[in-house]
Amino acid sequence: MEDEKIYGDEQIQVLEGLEAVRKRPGMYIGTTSARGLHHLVYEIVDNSIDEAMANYCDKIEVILHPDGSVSVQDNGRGVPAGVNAKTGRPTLEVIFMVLHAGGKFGGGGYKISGGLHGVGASVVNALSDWLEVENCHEGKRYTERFEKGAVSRDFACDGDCPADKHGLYVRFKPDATIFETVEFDYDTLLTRLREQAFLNAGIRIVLRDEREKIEIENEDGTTSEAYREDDLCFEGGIKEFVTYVNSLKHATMVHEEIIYMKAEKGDITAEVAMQYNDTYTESIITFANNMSTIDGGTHEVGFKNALTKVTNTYARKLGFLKDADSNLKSEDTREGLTAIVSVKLPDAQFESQTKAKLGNSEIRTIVDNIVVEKLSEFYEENPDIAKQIIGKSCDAAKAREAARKARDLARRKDAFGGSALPIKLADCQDRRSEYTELFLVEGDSAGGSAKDGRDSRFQAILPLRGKVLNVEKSRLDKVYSNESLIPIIQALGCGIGEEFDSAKLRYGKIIIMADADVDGSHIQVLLLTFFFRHMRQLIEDGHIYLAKPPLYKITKGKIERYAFSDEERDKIFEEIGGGQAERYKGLGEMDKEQLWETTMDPNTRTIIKVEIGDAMKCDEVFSLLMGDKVEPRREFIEKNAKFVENLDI
Ligand code: 28F
Repeated sequence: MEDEKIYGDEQIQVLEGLEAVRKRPGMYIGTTSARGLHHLVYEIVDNSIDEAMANYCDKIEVILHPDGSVSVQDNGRGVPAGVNAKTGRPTLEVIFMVLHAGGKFGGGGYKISGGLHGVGASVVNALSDWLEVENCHEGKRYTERFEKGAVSRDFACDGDCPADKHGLYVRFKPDATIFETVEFDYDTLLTRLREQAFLNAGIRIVLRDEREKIEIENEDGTTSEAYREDDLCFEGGIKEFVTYVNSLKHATMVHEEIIYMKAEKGDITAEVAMQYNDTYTESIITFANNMSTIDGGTHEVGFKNALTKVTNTYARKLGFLKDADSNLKSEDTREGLTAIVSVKLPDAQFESQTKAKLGNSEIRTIVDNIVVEKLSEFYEENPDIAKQIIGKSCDAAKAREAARKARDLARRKDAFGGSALPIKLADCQDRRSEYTELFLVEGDSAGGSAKDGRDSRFQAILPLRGKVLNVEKSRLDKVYSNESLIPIIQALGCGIGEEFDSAKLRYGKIIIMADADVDGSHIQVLLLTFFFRHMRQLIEDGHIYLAKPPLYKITKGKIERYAFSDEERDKIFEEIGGGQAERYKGLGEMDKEQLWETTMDPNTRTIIKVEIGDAMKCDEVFSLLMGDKVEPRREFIEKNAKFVENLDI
């Protein structure tokens, strides 16, 4: 028999709070998908990181256990043993049972605190099958256990803890009735923990997968079995972060030394690390209190302003720009730049819908001042590097000018922005983009079938001509004058680059329809690279889709079925008792009815929405797939042979 608990009024309120979390988990962690599941771990780890930022903890260990639970241990001070005045309950219990308790919301002792949603440990507790804590504080060991948010073993002091041991240990098993999946993905956790280790120089974060052993190669060439483990500790902090990001690009660096600057003002610190590589893309990744600020904010604005000012000053000083020349634009100074901007401040204000934009205005000046001061100093001391970098920014400005000319030329020919539509476009009747679809179809013959088979009220067809330009290897001027891309830009109607305006988009769904073979995958990747680099908003707003044409037509007597994978083919064979499978070599082989039924009819087709899972990961994948270096590309494709089939970029 389980103990019947007698709860007071305060406790009933607390339980009602946690019950609300269980009823509407999305409100507290955003989603109950795999992403939400992983957020649980980050919430707990963030508490350890807060303790580390307060300088009381330098090691955090995260372990995935065979029973599906995960544990997080830090070597901080542990939670004070007292009783919370308001509730009369132990502080430890309050942290795990009261919504918004802990360091983040006023009550706590931390000046600076991160946290993903800042919802805290109580939300993790509410969404766990069970959760156990072991707290070593000032030589004593305290424990408590919860089930689905309610106490299942009372808070107790179990005596002394081992000598020198201090800190909090939390182990929990996510509730499978709440999450779509309860299987942790090692690499997802690794990415985030690595980021935290970069952002907090010197902290050691260990991640270990004790769910199963893997074969590892020893130094002497023999193999043995061990748990997968990563031991993350970066004394160089965000400098090493820049090296890491650049290593993913497989590019050549413009200069070897990473430019680093740090400002401390009262409780605020601002840090920047930067290095230029020889690609045309920028990667400026910004953080506030260890949280990624994907929508930027005042720290990013301060950085960009300062960078533009200093680059222009030195472009004139070094004679790259003459008196009559106009200034470089901010975007010119960012070509090929990898930079990490990390600020830590009490009372961070987050704006924008996703709460991923820093609003504190004092931060802009602090970052601007430190970058002007230190970058100028760096250019004074390293004139050769200054020439390399500023030369690159000036080249970017020239390319931008060429791009403008190409765009003007195209506009004069009424190519984009204007009212002209490409000749090959078979447009639809409806003008309301909420209802319309544009199919980008590989090849003229498939284009013909698609034109004949479509529902012309809302479906438009644009056959692609020629090879799609690899934009990863081209500057803007080439993109704007490319004959495979111009018709796409024209048909979409939303413009490109600085003139992009999603309100002008002519179709709600843009569906890439390519053969299910190597060439088709290549075209898909080229088009996605174009959208990702030049119209990313379209991906972010969920407009870009991939059609999924069938791989096989299966016939048996009068029965006709389509299979989209080998497994499905075998399943259909079982269902109908044998039959013949004919492999489609290309879309062009299907007649208009078949194409409509299998690939275009909204009622029967499958289309895959292209989503940006992790912007950094995407950057990596695109640089890898489309960049210059062949060896890493081959390696990647060999490792991810299924990538082209299952595009989750
Ligand atoms: C595995 C997850 O949550 N670590 C934590 C501390 C340390 C203190 C603390 C936490 C006190 C009054 C709330 C210790 N000594 N790891 C963790 N380490 N919480 S959580 O205090 C909580 C506050 O209200 C701590 C002095 N001050 C703070």
